[in-house]
Amino acid sequence: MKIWDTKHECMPREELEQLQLERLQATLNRAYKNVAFYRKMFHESNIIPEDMQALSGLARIPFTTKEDLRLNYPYGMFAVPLREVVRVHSSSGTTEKSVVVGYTKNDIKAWTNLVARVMTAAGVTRDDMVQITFSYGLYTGAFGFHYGAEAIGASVIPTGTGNTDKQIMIMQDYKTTALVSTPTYAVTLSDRMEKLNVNPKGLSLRVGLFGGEPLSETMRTEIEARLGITATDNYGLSEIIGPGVAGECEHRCGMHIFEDAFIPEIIDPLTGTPLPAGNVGELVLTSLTKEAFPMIRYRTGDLTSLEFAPCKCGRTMVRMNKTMGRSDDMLIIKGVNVFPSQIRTVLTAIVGTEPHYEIVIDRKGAQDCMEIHIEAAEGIFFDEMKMQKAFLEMVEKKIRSVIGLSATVKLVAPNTVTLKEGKSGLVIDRRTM
Ligand code: DLL
Repeated sequence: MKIWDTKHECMPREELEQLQLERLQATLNRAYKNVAFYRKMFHESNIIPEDMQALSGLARIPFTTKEDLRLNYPYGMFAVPLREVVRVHSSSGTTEKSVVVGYTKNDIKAWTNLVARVMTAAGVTRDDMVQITFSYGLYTGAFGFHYGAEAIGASVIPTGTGNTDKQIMIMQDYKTTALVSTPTYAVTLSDRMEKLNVNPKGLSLRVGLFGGEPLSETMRTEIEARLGITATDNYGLSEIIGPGVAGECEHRCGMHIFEDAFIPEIIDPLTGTPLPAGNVGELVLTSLTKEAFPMIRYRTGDLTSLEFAPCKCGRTMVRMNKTMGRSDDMLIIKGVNVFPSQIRTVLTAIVGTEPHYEIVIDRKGAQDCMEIHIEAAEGIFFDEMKMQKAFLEMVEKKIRSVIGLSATVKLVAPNTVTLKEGKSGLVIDRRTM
């Protein structure tokens, strides 16, 4: 299988580490000079960017967290003036103040090449018709793959999300060969094809690039069998760049992290101590080439482990195993990041005090669905059905406007919700049961 950037993707490790060090020094300098947050952090921990003479020195720098990004909303973490920013995106999942990320012209070029790498690794070539079913908007998924596919010279069909019947029609008529979607949407497409009596094997589809949410091996097997394609897993997050952080090659033994652009570390999520290779812990990433939005030791919240053994494909880049969950309480529902705290805030604002409630996530067919059960205690008890219906609709509307996803809200009898201790105690995720 072709490799997009052999020079970097197959670089001998010694050379790679030298390149990482040079790029790290440049990144630290840029961040120190241009971002007040990093300047303060470096001062407080007595770090002088010029002193960073070995990669091992990185462990002395404190972590950057999502909370830091929230506190610096919207542009506080930008390292260039806005006139040099040619694009902004934001993390998925909320219409509230979510993290804003920026890209310079060079950042877009670098990002495009990183996505071209994962797409090439998945087998996409200039002969492909690539149908992108991610949302075109603030989400990084669609634009990331769009630019990557164009760089390869493939033809992009930018369908965006939804309208499954039309997606299928386009797939048939335009002769789509590569599908870009969340794994759950690939299952939805297969279900719908079955209902419409469309034989996926009669289509031109041959590869699927999935990401934005976990792709379990069971799901991969199902998608490959039903759609008659080869499926690869692709990892990324907006704070770091979007898709293009890591992707599988044809051997599918973990996702290669592009280490010339990012330094990965695995830490114990409780103590923050770096863990030796092979251990499962939280993935921490440092960007090495980003101009507008450099990220230094960013805690991704994703639990995984790293595999340094050489890969048969020839890439020397480390591989990350499938994520095994999150170290915080973030949920991924239909590919959208949702924090239960957002729901708590909405309910508390409406009811006046925090009601007893639980969030139940399940899968109906391939679709994630969410229900919120609120105990009908004093203050949220209605004699009249009409008033109850209006209340539930109002809560549903408010939740949709805050998290960007629909949830069914139900009133349940008092004392039927079992409140548990812990951050995510209010969440029952039946998808994993
Ligand atoms: O989901 C970027 C992306 C889009 C990657 C499309 C790949 C394909 P965010 O909206 O910021 O960005 O969400 C990032 O989603 O921290 C993970 O928890 C989860 N995630 C993304 N890809 C995978 C994956 C995009 N392949 C958050 N496996 C991350 C498991 C994933 N989780």
